[in-house]
Amino acid sequence: MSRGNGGDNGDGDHGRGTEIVTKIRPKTKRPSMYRVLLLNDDYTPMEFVIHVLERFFQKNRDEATQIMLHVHHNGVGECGIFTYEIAETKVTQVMDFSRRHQHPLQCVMEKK
Ligand code: TYC
Repeated sequence: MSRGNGGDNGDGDHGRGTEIVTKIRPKTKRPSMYRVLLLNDDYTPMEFVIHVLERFFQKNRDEATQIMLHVHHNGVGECGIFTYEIAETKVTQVMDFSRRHQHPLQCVMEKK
């Protein structure tokens, strides 16, 4: 028995050629994003914080200065938003770099 053009192939439209074609797209999940934050303290030099923002967060001098001053005045400020692994790497890099220079600067991440 033929199941060619015009035949009833069991798709529900009895060979009328009016079937609805539904595109199936594979489910892709967007990754959760994480904020990387700098915390204020009384001892880390402003210039060091600016350098950290330039070095690890690709900020220019003006952006870095603004963020540093925001943290200085508000206690906390955002350096960037990343996927989990990138955020974790940034936090580790900043903490290691700060400790190597004997500054108490704190860097943390939080889920958005
Ligand atoms: N409060 C520091 C000072 O007065 C500067 C500072 C800014 C420290 C931002 C940490 O994340 C920080 N030297």
